[in-house]
Amino acid sequence: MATEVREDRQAIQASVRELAQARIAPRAAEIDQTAEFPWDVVEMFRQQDIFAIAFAPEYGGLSGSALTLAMAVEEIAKACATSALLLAVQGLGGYPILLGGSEEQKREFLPELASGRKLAAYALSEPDAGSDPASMSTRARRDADDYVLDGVKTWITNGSVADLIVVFAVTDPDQGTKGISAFLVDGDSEGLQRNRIHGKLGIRGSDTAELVFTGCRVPASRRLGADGDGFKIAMGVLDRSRPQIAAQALGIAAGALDQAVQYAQQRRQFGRPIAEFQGIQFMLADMATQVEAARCLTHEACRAVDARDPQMTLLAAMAKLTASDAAMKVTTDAVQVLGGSGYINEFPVERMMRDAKITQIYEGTNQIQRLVIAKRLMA
Ligand code: COS
Repeated sequence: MATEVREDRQAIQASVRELAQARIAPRAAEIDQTAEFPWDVVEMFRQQDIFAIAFAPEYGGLSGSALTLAMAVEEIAKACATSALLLAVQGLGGYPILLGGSEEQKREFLPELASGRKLAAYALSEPDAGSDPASMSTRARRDADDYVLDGVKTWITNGSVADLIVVFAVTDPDQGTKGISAFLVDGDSEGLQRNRIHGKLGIRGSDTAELVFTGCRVPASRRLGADGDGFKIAMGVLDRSRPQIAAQALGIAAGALDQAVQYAQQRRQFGRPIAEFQGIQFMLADMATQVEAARCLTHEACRAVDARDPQMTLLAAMAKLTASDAAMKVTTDAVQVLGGSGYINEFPVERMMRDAKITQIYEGTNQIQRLVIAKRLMA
């Protein structure tokens, strides 16, 4: 049985790798340069059942294993970090439904996400509540069979293109984190204005938006879990989604390492390939070691998620911290190995370096990851 699972996983990884190298890698530079949301990649993911990897077969998916998903995210991120985020965020949007949704909600919404018919988003951050989501001010007031949402969410990946947005809002301001609830909001709801944010350093094709709720009505049947369950759902989701951001970071790093190894073997100076110089060899060796260390920790965090091991909070934070720092270091060193060529957009490493930066910031800055780790140490 275990062998079968491993083979399925490797088969999924191999087919995603082939698709990413053949069809996504050639698009990556253009996606970055135009900063246009890659609808063609979304369509390809729908047709090739890529979104389904994030979901279990009982909800229309292909896997649902965090480890399998991470392997797929890594393969796509090697080619294009923006495209990898499409898959990771579909998982991010699905987790709150899995964790807090009723069986009826799971059956209604998860197959839509697994097929990619609907794109998902996860709306937690606000202009004044980023690292500290407990201080959010978006309100959801009960009105008969509806809740009425007012407030602003920001930095929402897929925010202006998503069909289904998980929104966290305060239902009882006197209850602190126990007064926050989660809602499934349609992207085209009346009273929801979506403003795409422009001018990002990296992941430029990815959609990042501000969401403004003004008297936006959501049926009470769209609440996930009980009133007040929202904060626990939000934190539980981050435990599961951070390893996927680690996988994205890992893919960016691995992609940059491949480029550096290839270039060092071709580029000749002082009468031989620069790969023959120990100065370059040591850099490549360090880069490869950082990539493999990040992979080990990322897979370990995914195994904890798959086993519902309570250690997942700690391992997810460690994986995100380690893999994103590795991505920043490895991509910066890849630019160095390529020298002047690394600094221009004729080669992909400068894009990879810009894309790497966000992995140290989103889904909790690396300072927040250290806080999560330290808190677990003291517990
Ligand atoms: N799983 C389940 N519940 C959790 C949890 C987890 N991983 N982490 C915390 N909780 C619960 C706690 O158990 C506590 O519940 P009780 O009061 O019943 O004990 C409640 O949530 C509040 O916990 P805590 O006091 O630790 O919350 P803080 O407000 O101090 O926040 C951090 C803790 C900083 C870790 C949290 O706010 C965080 O992760 N911030 C970063 C947010 C983020 O990643 N933003 C990016 C947006 S998504 S792109």
